[in-house]
Amino acid sequence: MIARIVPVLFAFGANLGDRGETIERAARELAETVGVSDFVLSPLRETVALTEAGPDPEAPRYLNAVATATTTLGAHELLDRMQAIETEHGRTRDIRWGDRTLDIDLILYGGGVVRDERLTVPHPRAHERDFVLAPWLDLDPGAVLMGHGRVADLLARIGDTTRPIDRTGDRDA
Ligand code: PH2
Ligand code: MG
Ligand code: MG
Repeated sequence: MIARIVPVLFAFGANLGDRGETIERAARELAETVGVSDFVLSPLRETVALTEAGPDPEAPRYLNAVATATTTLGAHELLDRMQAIETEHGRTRDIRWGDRTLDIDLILYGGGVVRDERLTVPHPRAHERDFVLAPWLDLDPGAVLMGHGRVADLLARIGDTTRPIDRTGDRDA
């Protein structure tokens, strides 16, 4: 049997601990997963925490990134792996949209639609989040979000409050 090869988009976020190191290590672990190929991580961007009450400039800032890849895994198999990596990096699940050491979200799974108690794909809020759209545009200036159109247009509409980070500068600081 020939396995289906599905293009996917992941989003990474962290606002506690050594954020950049965590995202880079988690990305490497996901990239090395059997059944995941062609993994490309975007540049990291620093972003204001979005809470249930709106953007909170007082909360620890996030680093965010996205990654494109292809996979022969099913969406739920990928989710199992993503959650295992989150747990390994100290992720706890208590407050919704609370501070976290690592969040990995599956934004797109090919053209697939998944809606169950564990997973909603395409991600229902990706089109309104600059911290997903801006790093995606860094990777792919022609990106299109299924159901919503060109990422460049979406980002222009909502405005980009993210800030590229100088990774070398970050390490030296
Ligand atoms: N993730 C959230 C809630 N708020 N804010 C920023 N800036 N970046 C995130 O990744 C993020 C967030 C829930 O997953
Ligand atoms: Mg999330
Ligand atoms: Mg999540």
